[in-house]
Amino acid sequence: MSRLVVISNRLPKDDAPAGGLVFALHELLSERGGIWIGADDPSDDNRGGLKQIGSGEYDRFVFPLSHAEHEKYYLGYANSALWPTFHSRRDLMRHRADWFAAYYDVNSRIATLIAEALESDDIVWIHDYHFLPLASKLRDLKVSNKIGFFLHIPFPSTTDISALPEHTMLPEWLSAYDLLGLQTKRDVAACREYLRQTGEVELLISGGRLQWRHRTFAINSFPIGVDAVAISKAAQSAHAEVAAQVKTAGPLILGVDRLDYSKGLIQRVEGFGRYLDFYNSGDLRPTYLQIAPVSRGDVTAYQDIRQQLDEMAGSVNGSHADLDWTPIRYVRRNVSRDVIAALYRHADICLVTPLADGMNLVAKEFIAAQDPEDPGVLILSQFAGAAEQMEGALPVNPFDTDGIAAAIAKAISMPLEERKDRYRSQAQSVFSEDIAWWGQTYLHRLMDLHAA
Ligand code: ADQ
Repeated sequence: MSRLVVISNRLPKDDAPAGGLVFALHELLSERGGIWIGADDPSDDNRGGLKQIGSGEYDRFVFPLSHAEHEKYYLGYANSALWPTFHSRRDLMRHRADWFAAYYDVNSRIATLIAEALESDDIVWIHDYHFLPLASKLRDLKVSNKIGFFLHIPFPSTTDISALPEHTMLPEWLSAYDLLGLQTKRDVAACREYLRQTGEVELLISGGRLQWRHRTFAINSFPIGVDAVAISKAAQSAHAEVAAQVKTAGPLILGVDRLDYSKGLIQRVEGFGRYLDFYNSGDLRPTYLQIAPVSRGDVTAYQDIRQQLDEMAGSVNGSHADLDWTPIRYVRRNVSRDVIAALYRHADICLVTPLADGMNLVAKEFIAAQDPEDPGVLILSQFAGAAEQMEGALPVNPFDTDGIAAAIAKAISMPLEERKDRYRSQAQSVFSEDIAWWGQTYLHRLMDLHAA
């Protein structure tokens, strides 16, 4: 079997990987073996080669990153230009030529390091928006290995992506991969439409592949999954202890997100406030527990969302709290995965209301953790990639705060039989299209493609 070489910005520095992408890849590499290359913690300079930081089921290496590169490539271009643009937030996009230069230089530099480490039949799998140009830089170095890419975030509309001054380079960057993996069919349609509109990419009749100059490449959707069986087990074993800790006077409504403006937290809190205003009679005292650890706290837009959330939650609590009841509990620290799994199982409702989201693993983790005989209700944004697979969820438009309020009211009073029916249809896809299925499906497709 060919060796798998995975590249992503983050990789686990210890044995407890956190976050969607990192956890998913850890599971895959633990099973299959291979190499994982990611960024080192920023330091004073970027000299030196790949450094091994761990071995075991798979080997881990880091490439050096200077403080200046971290600021311009990571916080700047990747997270202040690409992230908002790809999440339909052109209004928050900030662009600076020196950020792009650093992004491009980091990709060029690490291409050289990776090319030196590659063996001829290695399969390379590159992850996410930090490395869009990486394959084209590897091709410049005459690397002819199979190279795949997976974009974990949504592919934007042609209008949004056109706001990026460098978007004209995308046909070259994307066609350097053999397989472009996206989360949903909607992303595939958006990507194909964008490439068609550039006038530079041709759709080939055979197998729906595309061609840019001499290169052919494929675009397909591979909805990422979760380790549903492990989550279910963790939820069952930690449930009693967590249930004793989280005492509530009424139904428990749960939210679990990185603190990010794409997750729709402000509208969600407002929607819960509207529910309390219009539907809650007073004798039912629901608790909305939101776990939202700070992420990318050095980026201004993330500081703003934190302040807005504090204000909105304070305002809802101020209007409705009583001496013995605080409707919104807001936890900002990281919580262990086992405790989160148990919280999912304990909750009556999970609110997943992103304004834009590649997939959203929380939605799938919540379903995996439920008791099939007494399942909770998932309220799911139509803009989460997960909505394409999870038809049994209660759908909401996250911009419609009255719609969120109505969905909460419906979920709270939903009869057991309807909860079970909805759970069954969602569990079917969550347990069968899990994380192992995702990795295998992607890699099979990549290996099936003839090298260009
Ligand atoms: P994220 O934007 O990070 O992922 P998501 O898919 O919801 O979003 O994954 C978050 C993960 O972090 C979940 O596994 C969750 O359990 C965990 N988590 C959240 N809060 C936590 C906390 N306080 N403590 C510990 N763990 C916590 C990106 C894309 C998504 C895509 C994933 C995977 O933005 O759209 O689904 O990658 O492709």
